[in-house]
Amino acid sequence: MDRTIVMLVGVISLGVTLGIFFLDAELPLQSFADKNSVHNSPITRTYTVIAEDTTLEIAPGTRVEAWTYNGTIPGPTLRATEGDRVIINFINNGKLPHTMHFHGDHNEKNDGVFQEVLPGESYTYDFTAEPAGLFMYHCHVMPVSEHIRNGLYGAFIVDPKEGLEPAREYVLVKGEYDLEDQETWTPDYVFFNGYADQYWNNPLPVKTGEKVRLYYVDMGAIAAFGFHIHGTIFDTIISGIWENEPIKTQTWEVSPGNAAIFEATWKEPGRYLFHLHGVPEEKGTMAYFDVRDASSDAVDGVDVARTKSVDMWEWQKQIAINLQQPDTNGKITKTSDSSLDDIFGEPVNICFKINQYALPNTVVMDDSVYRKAKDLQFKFTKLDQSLIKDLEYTVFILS
Ligand SMILES: [Cu+2]
Repeated sequence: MDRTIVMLVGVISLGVTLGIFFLDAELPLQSFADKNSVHNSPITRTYTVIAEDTTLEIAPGTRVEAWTYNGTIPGPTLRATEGDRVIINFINNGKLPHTMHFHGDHNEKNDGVFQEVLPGESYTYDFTAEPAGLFMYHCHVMPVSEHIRNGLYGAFIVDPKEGLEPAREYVLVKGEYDLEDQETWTPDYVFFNGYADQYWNNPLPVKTGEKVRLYYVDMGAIAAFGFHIHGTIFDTIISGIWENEPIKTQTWEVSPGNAAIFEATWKEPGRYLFHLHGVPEEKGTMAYFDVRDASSDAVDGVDVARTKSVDMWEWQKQIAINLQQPDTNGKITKTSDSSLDDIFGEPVNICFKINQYALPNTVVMDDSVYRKAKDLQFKFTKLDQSLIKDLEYTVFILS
């Protein structure tokens, strides 16, 4: 068996994230979802997005390692109007290479795949927002499902030039998280906007008779599930592309990497559920709309969407931040790394290096090397230490 010569280069403490910050993490952030994003002539929208490692709560009492855009899962909702020039200054303050890959029309330079942005480096994406619809952005560094599940994703809304009918607008980005293995088919959590069942305790307010527009993005990695809304047959704009004619639906299936815009209205007040139909109901996607009559002095565009839209993203974002409690030094509940402890029966310090690349918590320059290393890591987590012998890598353990 060929053995790659391995050199010991450093030591990490298990379960501890060594975030390397090359730039000031206090760079000013901006408000992303303008209240009135629709306008007549194209403008330039400039955003700053910073990849940063932190810890977040994703369910009561469950704090996890998170790789984020601007500190939360999901990242900021980016919004532009069809034809706008979008400039995104992307700064990678994380410990691994990351990118921003957008869905929608653009050239390769702005596709966020081959131009990996190394820790401490930055990259500028510059493209025209088109076509009109709901898109997503996410990191595309391999293994992609791990970079996504760890939190590097968000919604990207492109409004049609001609504007939209007034509605109360919510953004729901479906994500997943597994405490042991971020590439599993059966993640521990499936949730909207980075926190399990958050809209069960904080139901989405709606007024009777007003149109609700849901921008729904699936950033998961499991099979497609149906998005179901109670008490109404709703319109679905397939794949979130405004050029598509809406269809009437009771439930609509959306796969990872796809999106849909749902428009619903309720005549009577009540609590009307929405959730993924199937097993994810029990994994964190149970939620409901709290539909009430508008008060007689309700302000149009603020309390009720009659002739003006009401953008609820900032309200949703605040709920998520309050629940997630971002904390770069937070103690995580468990990660795949920490299960190494199980193998050795006690906490150990471990460092392994494959060719010239050390893992984990070290800059990895080459995808194939990283994948091999991940493979090694998984074999660890499968609790079969004998497998280590069959690999072409050597591991140094320091206790
Ligand atoms: Cu990444």
